[in-house]
Amino acid sequence: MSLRRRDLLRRSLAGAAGAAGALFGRKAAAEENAPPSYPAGPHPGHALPEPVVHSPYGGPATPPAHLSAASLDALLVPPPPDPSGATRTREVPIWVNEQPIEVAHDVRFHAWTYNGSVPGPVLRATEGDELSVSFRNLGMHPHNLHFHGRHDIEHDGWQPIPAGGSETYRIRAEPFGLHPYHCHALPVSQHIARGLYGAFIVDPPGGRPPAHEFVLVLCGFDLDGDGRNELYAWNGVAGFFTRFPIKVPAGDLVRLYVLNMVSGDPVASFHLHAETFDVYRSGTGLEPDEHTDVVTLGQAERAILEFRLPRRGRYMFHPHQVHMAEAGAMGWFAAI
Ligand SMILES: [Cu+2]
Repeated sequence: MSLRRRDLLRRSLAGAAGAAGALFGRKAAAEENAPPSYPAGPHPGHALPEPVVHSPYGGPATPPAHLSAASLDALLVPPPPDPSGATRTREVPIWVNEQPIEVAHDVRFHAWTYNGSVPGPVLRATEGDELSVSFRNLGMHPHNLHFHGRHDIEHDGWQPIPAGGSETYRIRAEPFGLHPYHCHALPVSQHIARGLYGAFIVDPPGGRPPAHEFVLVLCGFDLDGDGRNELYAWNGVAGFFTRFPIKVPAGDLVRLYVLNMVSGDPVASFHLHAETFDVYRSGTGLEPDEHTDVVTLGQAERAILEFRLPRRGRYMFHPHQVHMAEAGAMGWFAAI
């Protein structure tokens, strides 16, 4: 059907070009200044591939059928902030496991996980808290746990912890913002691409205004080991937020913690349809850095975004690197 449509389009374009050529030709003959002529069909060396027809929701990647709307809540909805704002010591158990996970319907990925999921658990603290991270490597390869942000270099987490080994990292939560954590064992590209990363929210001492909060970590999955991602996903499951839109009350403040942990693509982005948002780059300030509808993030870059959806309905979101959107990273907010 599409081929027939393209042929028809080509013929009609050729006809239009012919008609235009005839019109311009008379003028050109008079002025000896003929406009360039264009071939009637696509150049053989520049033929466009047949378009892939997607579902109305924009992607061939669908989530595993057994998942329900709440299946990713542990990764989507962050732990609540500490209302007291007082600093304290937090015990954080983290382990590495090497295991297959389902990243889309009928698609298994041989992942390396923190605490059994990709991305790993959402960690949250108040600026100044002390994290006592008890790390266990239950995998078959050396791994470790490296935090972004500011901390004691003795606990930077780049030293490999052998299979079966353990370590306690003492991390002071600062500065406030949104920081990634990830494995730093060599080769780092492989350890991150396999899924060893997550989001760490550090609240400012006075907190942030109340809002409906969500964490969106962009993941890429190289399924065939060719160094290129075949699948992309917010919070680890391709097509999840296409199937299950994120519900927010219309008019309420929404706060997104967005982190790009895709390996293999130099940049990604978050784009919201039909509304604009405040951007707090890395979340390390209390005044927005810009107001826009697309924020571009290099590898491990992140931002806190705030917006309100004014009227009920569906608002699409996706990376503006549309190959990512078309391969699993499309999603919706449903303002209710
Ligand atoms: Cu690792």
